[in-house]
Amino acid sequence: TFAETTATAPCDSLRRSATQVLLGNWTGAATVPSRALYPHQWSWDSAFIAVGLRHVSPRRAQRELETLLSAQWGDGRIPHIVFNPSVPDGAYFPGPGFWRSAVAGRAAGASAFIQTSGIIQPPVHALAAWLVHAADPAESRRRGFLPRVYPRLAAWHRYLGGARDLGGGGLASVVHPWEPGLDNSPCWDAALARIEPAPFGSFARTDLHHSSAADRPTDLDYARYVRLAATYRDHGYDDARTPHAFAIEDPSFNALLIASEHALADIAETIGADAGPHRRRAEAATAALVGRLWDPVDEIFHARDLVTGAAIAGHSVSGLIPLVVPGLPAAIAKALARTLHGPRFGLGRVHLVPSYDLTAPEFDGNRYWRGPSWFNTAWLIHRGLAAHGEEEAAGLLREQFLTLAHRSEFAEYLEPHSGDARGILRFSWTAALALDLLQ
Ligand code: 9YW
Repeated sequence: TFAETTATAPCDSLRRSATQVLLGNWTGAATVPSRALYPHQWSWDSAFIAVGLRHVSPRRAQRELETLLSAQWGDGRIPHIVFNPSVPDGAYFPGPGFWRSAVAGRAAGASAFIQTSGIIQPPVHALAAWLVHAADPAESRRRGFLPRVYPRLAAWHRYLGGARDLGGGGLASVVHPWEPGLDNSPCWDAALARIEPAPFGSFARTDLHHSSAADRPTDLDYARYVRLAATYRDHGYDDARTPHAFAIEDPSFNALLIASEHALADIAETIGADAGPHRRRAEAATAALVGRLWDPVDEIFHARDLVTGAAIAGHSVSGLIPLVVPGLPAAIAKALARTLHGPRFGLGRVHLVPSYDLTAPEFDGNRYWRGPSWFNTAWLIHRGLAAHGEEEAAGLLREQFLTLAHRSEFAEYLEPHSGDARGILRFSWTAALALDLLQ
């Protein structure tokens, strides 16, 4: 039952063990999501990790983001993985030998020295940089943190608002299911079904060495992920030249871009740059998000498939994350809170917020982004609820988060009905965001 999990987590021991996870996953310049499953630096993981690390070492949190930004491409993109050169290529699939960034990404401005992937992940970075600065403004000023990261973050947002506005409506598109960070969400099923899978013998997964197959995407999913990534690579990671068979406007990705654009405005103000363009872009993107993706009948944001031009009917946690948008109309925030409490997401009746509609036939409480509850999405929704005055729901989610992070040994994700750990343990962003909520 849920009652047993709502007892207050012992804060000191939680703080100690969360800190140990982060220290154990630190490689000297950045933090791996997990020593076993993900032995490199991941883009949005590092943003969440920095948000927690700032409570342990503001300087190390700055380093985390600086290391990621040092792998930024000339066209502004922040790659979704920065490979650790001391880890053998075979340790993770797809590794540097698959992406071949230095060669395939040369025209797009990929580093000749740092090996990366060529796709991206959600833009939480400016928000993270702002929160890291706020944890210790004196140390941040001493190291010139904001003036150094600001131009890079601004270039990142320009890339997203330019080359990635594939629909021409003022939103950024994702071109691979790994990009929104919600890899195998049922929302992508129909779009993926159109993709010719790569031949099964042409690649070898490494994720199943560390995690149960029932908790992970299927081989068929992977064959399609490989095909899409190889096509992008073979077109030089050029957004204009690639025939994008998968192009989607995802609510969560765009909501995070908007929240980060507001953070960029705050950063600009602090360093004496012009905040006006950032605020205006944030407002225009909020209008585009509401205009293109809000569904007033379902009371959730739905992703849009740019290949068919149609809204994707599924109800995903992604559609609730626009709660983090500071200027979201109050009536929409209220409606999202209703949806969160309703039968599809069951706030308070299940553990955290399921990644997908509990009532849908595609719901699978064990399999990755097809149902399990994740801690980063819970943290974002908590933040949004608190910002929109939904104190009670925010408090409930915080309490669940801390209790479950502790009880699950910082699991990657949870089965929402039982609250049992799934995926791997000692997962960095779970520990980092627990530290943040403890403050
Ligand atoms: C993979 C690292 C990443 C996360 C993604 C998650 C997963 C990589 O792990 O993707 O091998 O499947 O879906 O959101 O950033 O933690």
